[in-house]
Amino acid sequence: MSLTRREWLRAAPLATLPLFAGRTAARIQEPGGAGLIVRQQMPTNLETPLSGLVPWKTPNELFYVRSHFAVPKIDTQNFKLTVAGHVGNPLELSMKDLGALPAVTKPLLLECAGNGRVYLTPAASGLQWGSGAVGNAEWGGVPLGAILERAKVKPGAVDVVLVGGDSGAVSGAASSTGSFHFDRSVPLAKAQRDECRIATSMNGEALTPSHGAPLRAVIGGWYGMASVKWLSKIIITDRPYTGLWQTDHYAYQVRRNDLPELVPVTIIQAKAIITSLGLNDTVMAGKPTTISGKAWAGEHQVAKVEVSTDGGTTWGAAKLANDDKPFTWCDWSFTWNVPAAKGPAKLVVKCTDDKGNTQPATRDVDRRSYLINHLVPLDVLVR
Ligand SMILES: Nc1nc2c(c(=O)[nH]1)N[C@H]1C(S)=C(S)[C@@H](COP(=O)(O)O)O[C@H]1N2
Ligand SMILES: [Mo]
Repeated sequence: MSLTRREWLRAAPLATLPLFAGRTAARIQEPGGAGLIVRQQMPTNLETPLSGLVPWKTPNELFYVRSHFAVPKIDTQNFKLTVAGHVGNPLELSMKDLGALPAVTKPLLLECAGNGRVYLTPAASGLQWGSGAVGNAEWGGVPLGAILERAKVKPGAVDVVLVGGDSGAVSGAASSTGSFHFDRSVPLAKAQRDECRIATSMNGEALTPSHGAPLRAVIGGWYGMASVKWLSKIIITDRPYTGLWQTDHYAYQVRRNDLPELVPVTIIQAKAIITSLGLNDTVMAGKPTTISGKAWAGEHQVAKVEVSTDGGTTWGAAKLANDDKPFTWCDWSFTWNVPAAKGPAKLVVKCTDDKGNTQPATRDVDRRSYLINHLVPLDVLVR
């Protein structure tokens, strides 16, 4: 969905404000009703509408779907998860074997590294996600660490490569011909942490095919690309893994000694969004109104959410409704004493985590088309 001409015109003067210079000037209004927003039919890529971001647990039928290939056909009866590589005890685990391991559930947030891509200027190629390639669910299954323990990972192990059962051709700089599986590695120390899961259920229901049935990884605190769906193999390496999905795709530039280097996208950056209002929604003049939304901070805790109702000039503190747990999100609210004067207003929200990381005012182009958490104002109308 792109901005209409009228929206562009309305948005244009904002680009002249120093705080928002050079960035997308308006949010995209999404249909607020039930149902996912189709970003791509094949492979299936679906975005959560604003209304679906309101509950703390995202309903399964409204949880965004991000798939690079068609859903693979997996015969669950005869399915085996392979665990191999730099291990003393290679494993072939059936769904029954996995079911016999102690099951635990944990709420973990997933956000696509390209969430918010539609707000980039100049426009970046890739799926044009608005704010809804994010969701929070209760994942049931076994800790990834429990499986690594059984496999007896050898000293000197470096990366844990999670391999999906889906595959196909890939376009991009480093990709040549042939077929690639979707895969992604996680350093051993991260993979052993409690927020890394092998999930078979989502919010108490069996995983659906589009979310990775029968088995997926969920890597809490990291962008979604590490949460490999249709998990078929776990390969432990004794050297850093440099697969396509962390070098060509899902990588961004960092500059050390003034030398740009591509590094894999990993930890989710702090972000807050408004869920109670959409683009060009109206609020009543002269009346206090409560604005609310969500905030999250990857591996860290949300420490502070601030709200500006004047396009970023002045800020006030929002109330955090629940104690944020790392790896999920928290609800925030803010009472806006809406002025009596009618006209347009620009709302901005900003999240700061407990390590002091906050949302940048301007977009860092070295992030390519990922890690999108710069401040984006929301235009509303006071009437
Ligand atoms: N096998 C496989 N796993 C995958 C993907 C994929 O295309 N294939 N997409 C990844 C990306 S980029 C994201 S953001 C999440 C999305 O998970 P969801 O579709 O359940 O929301 O899955 C990840 N796991
Ligand atoms: Mo993603």
